[in-house]
Amino acid sequence: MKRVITYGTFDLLHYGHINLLRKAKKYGDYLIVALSTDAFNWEAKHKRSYFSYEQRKMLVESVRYVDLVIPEENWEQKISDLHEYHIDTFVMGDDWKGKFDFLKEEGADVIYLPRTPQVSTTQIKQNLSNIFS
Ligand code: C2G
Repeated sequence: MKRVITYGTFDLLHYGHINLLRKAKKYGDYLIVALSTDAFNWEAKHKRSYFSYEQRKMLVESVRYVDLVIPEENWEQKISDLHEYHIDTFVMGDDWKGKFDFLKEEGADVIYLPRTPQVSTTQIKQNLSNIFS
């Protein structure tokens, strides 16, 4: 069984996220999503998600391509995650290109996929605030 992992906040889940998850699943049979916790989002990415971790977890677990959702609590856990979950392939959008190449030394394939253009959580929030302000 080929196992794939990806990481992210996945707030206001949109079709760009779904494209990423669909393409990531094509690299194996089992897809794990390490979902950024609210604390990690704020402490490490200075992001406050609209939906809480539990709400985002429920949404991501509902996606047909996703087999397991685990918490992403820090930057450092990726290496231990690869070994703990016997990961073959690590996948991220190409806005992270090059940032996680060190994972190749742990024996994983590292794949950066093109982001879906014209959609982002930030853009959604801005558009909504323009419409309703
Ligand atoms: N994504 C995409 N196309 C978009 C928007 C997002 O392919 N239009 C991808 C991102 O490249 C990422 C995933 O969807 O691979 C999740 O996006 P975010 O929730 O924005 O993830 P991010 O905040 O970048 O967190 O340790 C890694 C971080 O947790 C990644």
